[in-house]
Amino acid sequence: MTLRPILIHPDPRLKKVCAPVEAVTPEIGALAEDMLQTMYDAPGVGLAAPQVGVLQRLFVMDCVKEEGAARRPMVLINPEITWTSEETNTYEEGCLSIPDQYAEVTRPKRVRMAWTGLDGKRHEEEFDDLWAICAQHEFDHLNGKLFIDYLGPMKRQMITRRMEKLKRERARG
Ligand code: K1U
Ligand code: ZN
Repeated sequence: MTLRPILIHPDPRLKKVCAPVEAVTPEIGALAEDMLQTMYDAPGVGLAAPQVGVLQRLFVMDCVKEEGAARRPMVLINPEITWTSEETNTYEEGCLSIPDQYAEVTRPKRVRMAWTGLDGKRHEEEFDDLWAICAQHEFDHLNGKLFIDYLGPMKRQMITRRMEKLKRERARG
C-alpha cells in the first residue's frame, strides 16, 4: 500500500474528463487500496482517481463519521447517476485538492448511483445526506469539475489565487 500525493488546484489533470476503466484488474484493485489509505490519512471522506493523477473513472468514499463505528470503505468504478431527488441540500463543502477553503454548494439531497465494484459486478444504491454530497462531489471530479465551479467568478478566482500562492510556498519549501 502506498500513500499517493494529492494534486492541488490549479492543475490541468483536475480539469479533464476521465476515461472509463476498461477492466477490473489487480492494478485497479491496488490503486483503489492506495486511494482509500490516502483518503483516511488525509483525512477525508472521499477521493477521486484524478486527485492522485490517474485520469480514470473511479472514486472511493467512506462517510461513516461516528467515533468508534465500523468503517464502510466503498470503491465505485465507472459510476453513473441513475436518479436525483427534486429536494436539495446545501452544505459547506471542502476538497482535499483545495485545502482549507470551504463554500456552500446546493445539490440534490438524494441520488441513486450504479457502478462496478472490485468484484467486477454492477451495483446500484441510493445515497442520502453526506453520502449523497460526497458521491456527487467525487462524480464531478471524474468530469473535471470542482466545487468552486459552482461559485461565482469572483469567489472562484479568489480561491484559485490562494491555491496558487500555497503551491508557490510549498515549492519553495
Ligand atoms: O474529494 C475530496 O476532495 C474529498 C472531500 C469530499 C467531500 C465530501 C463531502 C463534502 C464535501 C467534500 C472531503 O473529504 S472533504 C473533508 C472531510 O473530511 C469531511 C467532509 C465532510 C464531513 C466530514 C469530513
Ligand atoms: Zn474534491
